[in-house]
Amino acid sequence: MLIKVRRSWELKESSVTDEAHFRQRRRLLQAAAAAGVGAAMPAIARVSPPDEGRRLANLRDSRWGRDLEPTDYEDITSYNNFLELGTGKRSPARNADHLRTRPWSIRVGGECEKPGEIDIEEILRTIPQEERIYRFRCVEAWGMVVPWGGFSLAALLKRFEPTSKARYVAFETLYDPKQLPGQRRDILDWPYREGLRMDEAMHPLTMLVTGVYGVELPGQNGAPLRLIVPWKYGFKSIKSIVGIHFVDTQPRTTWSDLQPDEYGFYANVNPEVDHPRWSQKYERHIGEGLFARKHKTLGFNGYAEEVADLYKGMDLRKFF
Ligand SMILES: Nc1nc2c(c(=O)[nH]1)N[C@H]1C(S)=C(S)[C@@H](COP(=O)(O)O)O[C@H]1N2
Ligand SMILES: [Mo]
Repeated sequence: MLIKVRRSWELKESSVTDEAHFRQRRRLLQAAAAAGVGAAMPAIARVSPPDEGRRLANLRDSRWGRDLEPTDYEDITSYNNFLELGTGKRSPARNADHLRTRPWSIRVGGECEKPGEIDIEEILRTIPQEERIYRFRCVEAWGMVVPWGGFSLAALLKRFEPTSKARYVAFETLYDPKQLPGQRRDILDWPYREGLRMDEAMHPLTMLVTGVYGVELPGQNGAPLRLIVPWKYGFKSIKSIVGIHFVDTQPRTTWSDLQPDEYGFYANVNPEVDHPRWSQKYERHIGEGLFARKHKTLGFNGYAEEVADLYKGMDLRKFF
């Protein structure tokens, strides 16, 4: 396959002008909120999730990230990367109503005893949305703290009884250019694909997300179901999943197919290994403004204690 993508800098994660515009709009929103326009809001977010959002049932707090201050709902849901819904940071929010998230089912197959298809409603009914997790989620060039709602990926995977041949899990996003207009352009080899090693997939911190701030996930954030792997860079967290396959060899993944020297399969957050075109030692946090001091990037995004053992004996410069 030839690389169909435009020059990589055109697809770069963060664009300063884009963020400047974004910030300006957000200041306007905050001014409106301060002036009493819009609903008053309890606790947590300065800009609240919309009331009409369907609330997730059975949420409870997890111990993760309780000390972190979450990014505003408005920022989390209007500054996105979802190429199927456009290449600009604000296009996904604008285009999200093309995506219909019901009915929705996920095919699970490959190296397992009980392959099958499961409907999103059945998932929501039978797997408790028991974790409301504040996580420091860092992407390639900026960071957010997002109170994701969802459940451990392991809880879903176990139902399909993976066999001993299942060494990796491969994920696939919906392919439907009608609903995902970005797929009409050949910028990627659609559908978007990602993968994890089996032990990463079964780790309790690896989650499938159905909500944010306690309400149903909006389309731009990958509704109705997306992956979050808190110790990895953002591109691993594939959105709007329709396929999960257990496989015995390392699966192909979108970004490492496209730019293998820039994006690895593992993509563990690592301040010691720079991206070829930018340092990973520091990161900006969305919501703090362009001129705010950057933050030191933490190894494994701050979760080294929980996950470093998974990579014992591996050269993380080689397996980046
Ligand atoms: N299907 C799909 N999943 C995707 C992407 C994408 O373009 N398509 N972008 C990835 C990248 S690069 C990032 S940084 C995160 C962004 O998630 P957010 O918009 O919820 O912050 O989604 C990831 N998942
Ligand atoms: Mo990203």
